[in-house]
Amino acid sequence: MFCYQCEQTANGKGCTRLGVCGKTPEIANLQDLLIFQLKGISCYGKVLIEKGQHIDKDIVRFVENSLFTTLTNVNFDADVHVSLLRESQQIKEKLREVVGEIKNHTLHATYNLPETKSEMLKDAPLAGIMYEKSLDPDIRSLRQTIVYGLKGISAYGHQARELGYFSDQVDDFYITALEATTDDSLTVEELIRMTMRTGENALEVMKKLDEANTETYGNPSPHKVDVHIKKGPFIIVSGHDLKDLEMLLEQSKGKGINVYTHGEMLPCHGYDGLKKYPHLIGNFGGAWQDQQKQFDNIPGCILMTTNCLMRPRDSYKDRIYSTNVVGWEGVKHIGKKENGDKDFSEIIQQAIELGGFKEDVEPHEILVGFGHHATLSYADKIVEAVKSGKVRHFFLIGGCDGARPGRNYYTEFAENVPKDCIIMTLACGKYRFNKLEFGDIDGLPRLLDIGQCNDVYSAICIAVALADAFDTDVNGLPLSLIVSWYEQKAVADLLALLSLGIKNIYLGPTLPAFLSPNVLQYLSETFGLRPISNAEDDLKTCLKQN
Ligand code: FSO
Ligand code: SF4
Repeated sequence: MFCYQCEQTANGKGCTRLGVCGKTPEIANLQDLLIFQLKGISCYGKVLIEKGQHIDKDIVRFVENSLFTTLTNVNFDADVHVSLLRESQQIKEKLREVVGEIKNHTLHATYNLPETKSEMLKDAPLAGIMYEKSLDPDIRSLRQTIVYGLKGISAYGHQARELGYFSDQVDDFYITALEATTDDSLTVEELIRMTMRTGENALEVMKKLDEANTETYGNPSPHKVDVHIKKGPFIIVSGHDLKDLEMLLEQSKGKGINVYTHGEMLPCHGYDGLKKYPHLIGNFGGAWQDQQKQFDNIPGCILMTTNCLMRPRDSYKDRIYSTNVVGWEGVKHIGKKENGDKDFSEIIQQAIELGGFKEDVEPHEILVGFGHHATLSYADKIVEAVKSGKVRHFFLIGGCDGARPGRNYYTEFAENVPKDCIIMTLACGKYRFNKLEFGDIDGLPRLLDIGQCNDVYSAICIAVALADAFDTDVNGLPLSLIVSWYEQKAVADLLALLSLGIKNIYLGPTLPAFLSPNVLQYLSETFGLRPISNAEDDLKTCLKQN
């Protein structure tokens, strides 16, 4: 196996024996082959797009779900991969029939999947990232960056599609971009352009997801959330999917169950359509990497709606459930019925039987719900505060959390932001500091929780509106972006920011192993993308910008 798609990759280079995430070589190889097949499907799909046709939405859904399945910490179940692979071959054959002979004769297009898992595994090396030893490292790097950006896009696309929203532009782009990664005639410059287009489509899909979430559940508004536990049976909902949470809340109401959000589900408390359920009682635990410790032996159940899933310990393996594309061998999976509904009765029943926490813990509340709509309702106040000198600088400190050392940087950074500055945050990296007291500036909270990782879109809306108010562009604002990354949604987020020409982003805790030295140099020269150093020095540099 060889995988270097996430920040915790072994030795900062690549996982070759067993994924640091728990991914086995078998799963890694099946995932390589699945991506290879998606590329093959796209070789045919591209021809249809060139003829002005859209790709059948069932095929798009398959491509999207398969990409999402291979994202870090999503699916560790070999059977799921084998069945996706079989489906990929059926789709490929169907497309071959429809499209006929094509110009792309690479193995992606011509390869035929064998019958059994062991034969598939024998073939898998030809789909490996490092298979073509002599491939130009910059070409390899850009191709992988595009694929990882697409994985991030697929996670957001999946979430939006479950609510009935999609973008034809993005749906076609999956195919166009995957095909581009098979095209040996493309130059580094052309692949850089495709990488930027990946960013544009990341932005487009986040916009769609924002539309899906806000039109379905209302615009988030500021809301206090208790982060301590309450007596009684409970279910913890983790991941990112609002619709799953809604279905579970609906089915568990009036049954004496408390529902807690976990990790990236925290912003759900800001949505009217979700906070209206009184048994959505609070938020449990910290960021994803703490789950094994925090779920250990708990007297309740957990539902994983998306990443980040870690290897479940035996002490809770019988009470954790997966849904959507998430999976772990031996973990109960809640599938979708024909009509799109899900039946959560088993997890609800088990939570009741487990009995839940015995005592309440004194509440501790934190504030969420500052999406673009809520934050911009303060726009006049914010502009006034900047003009009068009460607010000096804005920091967006956001992105993923993770297990590797070095992430204290983000806590230290937030703690040291001067009192006349505002911090916006999003994604699970916020758990490094969101339970600290930051106070307010003239009634405006100094820490604004904008939402999930896809709410980078919200952050962009806020930045663009402020830039308009100050008659400048986003780069002209007293704003610094301090981004932490872990998996491929963060890659999509970063590409979205770069595609808008946003400069001087600080990226950490380490730089992606899949960026070659030349690609990195290009990003640093063109966009001023820079690695984090230490909180004190970086903070000083940001403030000097004013
Ligand atoms: Fe975190 Fe995991 Fe949301 Fe990621 S829970 S690390 S960027 O999946 O998607 O922020
Ligand atoms: Fe390693 Fe990350 Fe790949 Fe898992 S996803 S195998 S930790 S690089």
